[in-house]
Amino acid sequence: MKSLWSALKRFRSKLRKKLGFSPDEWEEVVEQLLIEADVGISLTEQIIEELSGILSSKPSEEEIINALRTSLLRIFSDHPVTNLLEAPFAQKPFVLFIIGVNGTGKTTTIGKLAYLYTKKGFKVVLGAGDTFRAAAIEQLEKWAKRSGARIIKGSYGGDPGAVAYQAIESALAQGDDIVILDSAGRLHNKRHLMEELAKIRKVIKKKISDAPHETLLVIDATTGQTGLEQARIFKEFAEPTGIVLTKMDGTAKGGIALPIWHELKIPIKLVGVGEQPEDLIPFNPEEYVNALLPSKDEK
Ligand SMILES: Nc1nc2c(ncn2[C@@H]2O[C@H](COP(=O)(O)OP(=O)(O)OP(=O)(O)O)[C@@H](O)[C@H]2O)c(=O)[nH]1
Ligand SMILES: [Mg+2]
Repeated sequence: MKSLWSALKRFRSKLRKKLGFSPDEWEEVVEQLLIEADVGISLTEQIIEELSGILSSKPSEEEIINALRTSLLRIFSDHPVTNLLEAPFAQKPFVLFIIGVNGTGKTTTIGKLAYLYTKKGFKVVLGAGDTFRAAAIEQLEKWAKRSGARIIKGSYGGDPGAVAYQAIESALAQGDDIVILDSAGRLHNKRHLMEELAKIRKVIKKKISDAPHETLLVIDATTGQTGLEQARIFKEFAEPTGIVLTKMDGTAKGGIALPIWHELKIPIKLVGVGEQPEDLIPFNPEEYVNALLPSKDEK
């Protein structure tokens, strides 16, 4: 898979270069690397605290890396790992609502999902709920054509809740398996825009009371620590059930996955690794931690 975890691998190669340090220097090395990787100060301190026992016992490099691996994996252990791309959907239609700050990759992620689900034989309908940005409807339309999914459009400047409602109504009438609802990008610090999300969710529930079955918050991994702040506020208004971490193929350090999961208890479900339809992969904690840390045979 193209440039998978490339950014994380840079972290790993940096860590590898540090091998040979004395145990006394390790605490600082690990701390600095975790902060550089966007893990954030508070979680980094917690991880260092957990490692302090082993670090004071003059460990081998292998012991240090194993302890770090255990500590990082523990963070991800409180949620079962689900592969949204393979999931057998209990509900029909299964409704996904895609939200996030401007330009994070919402529409592209929807396009990829539409492509991947259609390829698996699911009948997919998209709701063009970004009625705010000029050209947003056309952008989604291109993805619909590319994937063979149907699309329900409103008018530019129209009510996004109405589009969501119509998309679900259409899916029920046509027997579609999956509904994916786009939304306009919004800054997390604009209260009225955040409240609009809560309203759209209410409208969705009028049609199917337990929908949206997934509310995915899309976070651009290249924006570092602000991702945590975005997740905190979106959680308050829209109850995201998972995160899509996009642009992990670029310069992103990817460490933001850890504090979002740990502090906000929102699991990372999907990772964007490019702009092509296949560039969306399920998040796997072990793969992620392995990409971060060098293994014994790599030394
Ligand atoms: N390299 C890379 N680029 C991505 C990825 N996901 C999205 N993009 C790009 O990011 C840009 C913004 O993507 P959109 O899907 O339009 O983002 P959006 O969140 O819908 O934006 P708004 O609707 O304006 O809020 C586009 O140029 C995408 O091609 C990814 O995983 N990797
Ligand atoms: Mg968009």
